[in-house]
Amino acid sequence: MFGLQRKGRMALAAVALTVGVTLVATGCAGGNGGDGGDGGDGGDAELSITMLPKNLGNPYFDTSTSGAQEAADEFGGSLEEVGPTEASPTSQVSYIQTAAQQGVGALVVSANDPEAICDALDEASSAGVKIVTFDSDTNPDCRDLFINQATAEGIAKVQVDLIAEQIGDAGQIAILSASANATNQNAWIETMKELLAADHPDIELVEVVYGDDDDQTSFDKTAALLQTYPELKGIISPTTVGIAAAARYLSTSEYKGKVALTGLGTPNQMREYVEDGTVTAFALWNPADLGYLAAFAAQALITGEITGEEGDSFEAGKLGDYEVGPDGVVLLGDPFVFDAENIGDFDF
Ligand code: RAM
Repeated sequence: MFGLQRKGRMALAAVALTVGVTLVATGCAGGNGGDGGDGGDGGDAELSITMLPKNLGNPYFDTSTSGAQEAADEFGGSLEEVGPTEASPTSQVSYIQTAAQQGVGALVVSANDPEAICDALDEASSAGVKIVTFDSDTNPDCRDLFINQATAEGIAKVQVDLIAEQIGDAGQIAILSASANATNQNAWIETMKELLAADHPDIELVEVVYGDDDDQTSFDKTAALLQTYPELKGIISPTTVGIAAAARYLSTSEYKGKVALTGLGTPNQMREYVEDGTVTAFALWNPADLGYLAAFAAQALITGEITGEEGDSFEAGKLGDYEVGPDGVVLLGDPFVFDAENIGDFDF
């Protein structure tokens, strides 16, 4: 059902394999670096990349950064991760300014807001820094490339399909999102609303609430939703932080097994809730591959191999060749569904 877009790369076996390789390679910094390796510490000064996630302390971004580090080790670059503790619209600005002052080769950013960091990115770009967004985009004119994990349509559809299946296609649902301005979640939510209206007339979306990609806030918002809507049948949380916090709340509550929960989660954070019956199935992609691809794209921009034009193509190590699509977007692949049958095959 979730068609294989790039030569079957996100097929279960391929994902399991990639994850296994990634974890081994992360442990020993560039485990498959068989290129004669001048990729030692520091690497080529020009190939310096700063990773700027929405916030620090989120296992999803820890995994994407480990994938980017693996890539940098392979092409002989250096990588530093910096970021705010809060995923708020302007919290990334000072980190962008610092990276520009340091004269790094590229910034790889997951944006908390489509517009709020654009001035800072423009300044960095004028200073010669290549700008790659990944995971959550800015407005397209604020960056050279966006590395998209999957299409908004694909990500929205998998979550709507899962909740519909889990609640018998009828009843009240709510969405527990990340921060209110997050470009990625907002795009997915818009598309989910369209799909619900078009194909699921008996499902009523009663409210969208925001946990700010903060564990405690997401936990509290889950409790509040369940109190406010006693008839609630299900929750979609399109954020790894939100779904894990909601699952933790549900797992010890009277709603466990009665109110469905799905969305986007990491297998390691969700495993215990799938095993204890709180959650049936959820989706995601491989964040390590996303970071790996973003780092290779940054390298191709820094070296001038590509400029970010539609039709440009570049090689991304073990993932193969990628092409830049319309609006400077590079697509990783398709989302993947995790459930009790397969969750044991993954470790991220
Ligand atoms: C959280 C972040 C991230 C999103 C995932 C699914 O980790 O909000 O941006 O892509 O969830």
